[in-house]
Amino acid sequence: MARIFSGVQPTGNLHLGNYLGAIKNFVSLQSQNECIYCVVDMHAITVWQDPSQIANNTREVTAAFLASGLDPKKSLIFNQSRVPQHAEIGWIFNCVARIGWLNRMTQFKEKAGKIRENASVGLYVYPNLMAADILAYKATHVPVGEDQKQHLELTRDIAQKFNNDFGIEFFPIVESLIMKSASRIMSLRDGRKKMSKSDLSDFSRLNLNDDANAIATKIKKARTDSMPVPDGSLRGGDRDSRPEAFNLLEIYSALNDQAIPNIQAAFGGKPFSVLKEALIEVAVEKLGPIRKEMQRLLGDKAYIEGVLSAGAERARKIALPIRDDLFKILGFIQD
Ligand code: AQP
Repeated sequence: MARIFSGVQPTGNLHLGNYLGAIKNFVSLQSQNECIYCVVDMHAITVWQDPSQIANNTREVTAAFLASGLDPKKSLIFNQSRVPQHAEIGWIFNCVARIGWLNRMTQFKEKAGKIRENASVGLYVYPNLMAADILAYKATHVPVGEDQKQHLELTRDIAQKFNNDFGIEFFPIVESLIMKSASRIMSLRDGRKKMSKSDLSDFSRLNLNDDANAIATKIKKARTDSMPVPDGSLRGGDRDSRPEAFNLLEIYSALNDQAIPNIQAAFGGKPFSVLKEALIEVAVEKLGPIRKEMQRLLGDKAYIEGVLSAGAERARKIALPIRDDLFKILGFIQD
């Protein structure tokens, strides 16, 4: 049985990309594997977070997990800051990873942008903490969107270097589980940018708490080009030349669990308004019940917090002996 780890940041605006690229896959993995799903609050503070919001956002991600079908009896669900082994092992990995490795991380370059000198050190070493999240449990597989692939490579490099440096096969070399479909949902305003929580335009994404009206308005306003829906022929263009068109096809495909060629057979050559109407219908049908259940759960703070607390207790039981073994390997004197 594989041990799976993944995390989502409580940074607000949970969106369709987070759902299709991550949470939906988490659910499908839980029946066959040992799954650990973490609300990574310590990652969130690598950029400024309002303390009054972080607790709400943590409960919101947890509610999204549960409303999407994660079962807290099967999967471990907790928030990262409650399990100190993440931070402890993260520090060890700051001492294993090389500066040159971190300098290659494209997400840091994108997020730090022009204010690089002013970015937090935490944002720079974010991938080391992510490696600690995974290896604190000796997880073997990590389902992530395409955007996290490079960070996962770094986790493998850290595990390998640690094992080599100490001459011991201690950490597993994790495998990424990049699900073929929906691994990269793009912005509804710009098909070359990924759908993201931090995009200033709310019209760029479908939020999991959008109601049917908001979903319909955003899909109607979604950018397309002047050509009809691609029909699979050469004249229909390809993903690179028509990113917005293919993004809508991919969203429809992922929400409806239907292969893209079948959708092209049904909608190819028709005006985009026809595909958009069908997409609104399926998006409201699939996201509506999740939103409703999230709202119900968010009304029961004690339940959500109970899930996180019980999950953290189970998580500590796994991570603590691994941390103890790690400290022994390092030669640290312990109680
Ligand atoms: N557009 C996306 N398509 C597919 N998967 C996505 N994920 C995020 N955006 C897309 C996946 O969602 C999981 C949780 O992401 P996260 O919240 O921990 O961090 P993120 O990747 O930084 O999310 P955002 O929305 O892009 O936030 P900002 O705007 O703050 O950068 C991950 O598995 C991720 O792959």
